Amino acid sequence: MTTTAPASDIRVGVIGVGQMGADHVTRIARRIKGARVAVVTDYFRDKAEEIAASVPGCRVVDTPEELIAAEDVDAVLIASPGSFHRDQAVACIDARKPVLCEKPLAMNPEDAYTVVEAEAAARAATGVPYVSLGFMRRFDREYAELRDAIAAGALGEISLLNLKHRNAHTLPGFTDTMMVYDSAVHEVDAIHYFLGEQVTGVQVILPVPGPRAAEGQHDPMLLLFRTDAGRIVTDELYVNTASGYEVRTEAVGSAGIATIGLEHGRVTTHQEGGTWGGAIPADFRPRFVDAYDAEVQAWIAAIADGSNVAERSATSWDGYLAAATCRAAEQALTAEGFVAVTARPRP
Ligand code: ISE
Repeated sequence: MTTTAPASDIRVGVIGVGQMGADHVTRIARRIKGARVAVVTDYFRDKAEEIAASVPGCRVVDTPEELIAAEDVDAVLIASPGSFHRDQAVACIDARKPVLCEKPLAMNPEDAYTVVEAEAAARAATGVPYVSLGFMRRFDREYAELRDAIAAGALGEISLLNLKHRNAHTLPGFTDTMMVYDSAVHEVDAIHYFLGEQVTGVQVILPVPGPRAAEGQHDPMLLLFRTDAGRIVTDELYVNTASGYEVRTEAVGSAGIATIGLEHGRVTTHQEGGTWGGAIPADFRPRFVDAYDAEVQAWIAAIADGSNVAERSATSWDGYLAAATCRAAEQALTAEGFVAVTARPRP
């Protein structure tokens, strides 16, 4: 049975209903309390029509601008490709509508800084923030537990984080730059999240490409990050393994080593033979479903009660810092040794 959501629900407009946007539409329609999807738009109108037809009361508009301005949209979720995020996020800020922008905030630091500045100006005028950035791993239970353990000193002095990020497949045309700004950007934010430290330098090491790397693409690649406290983070990024989605984190400390993301799955003792283990997810949607749900629910709850929408999520500033680090990583693709990260001051 389908029911029509009460009028008091936050009316969300979703820009982009490809893989991620369609997933968010389903999430809001089925699992998020206090919100409904009111309007969607997509470059492919027929895709938007198809998604809208699955949500009672949802309509389609032609453009992101129309969606952002719509009177029946209280808040906007941006799930379009990263190169459109700057303009769409700034339009939401100008319209004074809260926006949950999927990562990355932008595909370069200059564009990301434009969003930071627009938000700072709006905040100076109204006193409230507008941008939540979709680094969903911050809402993953294991991530939060590991961060707390590091902060409490449970592992002693941390020397190294070893990160792994593997995708089964990427879309055609996924370049080295996209590997950095679209995929490794998660680990860049994870460094800030786990350690609370700034990345000062990035080095990229390129092994022999795997058999599915596109012409000119370096897949897998190994990124090394150095933080301002002298810790080193390794990130193995492999986006065409043809097997499954794996995101692992190992924190190496003086008192202990902790690993998350192993996904052991259920352990069953059974008269006909016990089992342990589970399946490796095909992509990020099942792996981080709880984190995405928690992220969107926290955003809606903050809009509904008028509290700080960016209290728990990453902010536009986090998005800028990540983009500044990605710029250094992009340069490190063709440079020897560590490339320094340069970041502008916070406005
Ligand atoms: C994608 O956009 C994501 O955000 C996924 O989490 C990541 O694994 C993938 O590499 C990106 O392309």
